[in-house]
Amino acid sequence: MYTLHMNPFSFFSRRVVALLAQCDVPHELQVVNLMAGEHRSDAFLALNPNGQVPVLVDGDLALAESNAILRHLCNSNALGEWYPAEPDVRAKVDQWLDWTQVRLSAATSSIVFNTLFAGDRADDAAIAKGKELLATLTPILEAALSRSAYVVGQAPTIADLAIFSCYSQLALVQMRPDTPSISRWYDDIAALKGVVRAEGLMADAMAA
Ligand SMILES: N[C@@H](CCC(=O)N[C@@H](CS)C(=O)NCC(=O)O)C(=O)O
Repeated sequence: MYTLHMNPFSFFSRRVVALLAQCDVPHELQVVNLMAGEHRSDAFLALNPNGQVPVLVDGDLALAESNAILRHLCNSNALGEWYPAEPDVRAKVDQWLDWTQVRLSAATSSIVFNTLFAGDRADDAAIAKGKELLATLTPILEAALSRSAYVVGQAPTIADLAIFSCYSQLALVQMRPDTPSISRWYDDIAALKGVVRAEGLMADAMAA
């Protein structure tokens, strides 16, 4: 059985929880308390020397990097509908996963970490830069989603889960773009049972 080391406030973690729960892949969650520095313990660094969640553990395999985990779960559990095998379609899913990681996740981290979690260490310049980057990304996603129901075609893929996780994180600081196609798509993805589970974990952690 998989163990996912994660934190409910981590949008990189939630995208993985969403896929596991959506596809009924047996797993257990191990919450890593980032505020208490558990991700810097020797035991955790042995799993991921980068000291970050999520990490998926399966026997001898300890796999970090959320999008690599998403791909691995699809490849190992025959979840072809979430990561289609047809080369041109898969390439577009990969393109959006990389877009998410390099552009949208970076903007999201800068904005949300510095607004909500950094406390005294908050970097206003990073927030401004993140907002500037986000403003360039929104029209790109809006245009894509005005052409098809999901970022790649007419069914959701792991790229949608990755992108959604960023937008739900941005919602924490009222920065989720609400252009028409993005809003329609956001509501659609938010209703997936795996996403309901992943987002519910954050809501529960917030209420605790
Ligand atoms: N590229 C990594 C990013 C993971 C990441 O930034 N995780 C954050 C939580 S959202 C973390 O563990 N931060 C703790 C730290 O960097 O000290 C991924 O996609 O998994």
